[in-house]
Amino acid sequence: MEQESFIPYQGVRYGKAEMLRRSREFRQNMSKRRSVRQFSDKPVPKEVIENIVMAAASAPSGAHKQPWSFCVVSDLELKSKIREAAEKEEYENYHGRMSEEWLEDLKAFGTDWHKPFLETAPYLIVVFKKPYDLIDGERHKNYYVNESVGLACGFLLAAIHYSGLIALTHTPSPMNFLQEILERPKNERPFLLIPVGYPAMEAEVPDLRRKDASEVLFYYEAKKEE
Ligand code: IYR
Repeated sequence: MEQESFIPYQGVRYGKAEMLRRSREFRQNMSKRRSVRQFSDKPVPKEVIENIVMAAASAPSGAHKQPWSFCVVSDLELKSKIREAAEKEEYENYHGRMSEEWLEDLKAFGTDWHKPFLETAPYLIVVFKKPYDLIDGERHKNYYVNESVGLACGFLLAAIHYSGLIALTHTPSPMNFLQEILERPKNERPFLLIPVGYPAMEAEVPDLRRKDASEVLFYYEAKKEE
């Protein structure tokens, strides 16, 4: 087995005050992120998309296998095909495939089977996971694939928000049609469909409340000496 070589860790180090300031600023900035469903058709520079995708691709992954592909779709014909296929599935979901409880839970978001944003948004980023790599026709299994690709998508959403754009984490279901429309290799499975762009002028979001620290954060600390 070949041994990877090690190099010095080159991370930046901050003093305590600067660390506190940065962590507060990041928390405050991230708290403003929202899933938005109304997109403007205003074009976004391709380099911005490249930067956010490559930020996503810096995520950690099981055994550093980087088991992901990011397909960036701006071609209107392809976007229309994706919209048509997604709406067909979503129509079925909203008319019988989703439980009453599920439909009730979604009421606050005002969603239905219509997905105009799949054509309006200048870019659709379709994230694929690779359960295995194909090397010279041989299958090599990847590890913690859902965790890895989920992390990459988290990085992606953070990068989109940090750049001042909006995104929607969209999960048409089932979404095998993405593999066919985008002609992806057989070792890839669609993971998330993420439209990216500017918000429409009239964009509105539901008035949601995020859980506060007392609900999500649990400390287990060493007892302090009296
Ligand atoms: N995939 C459907 C339904 C949907 C499900 C959940 I959970 C959401 O948070 C939002 C929507 C759709 O995209 O409409």
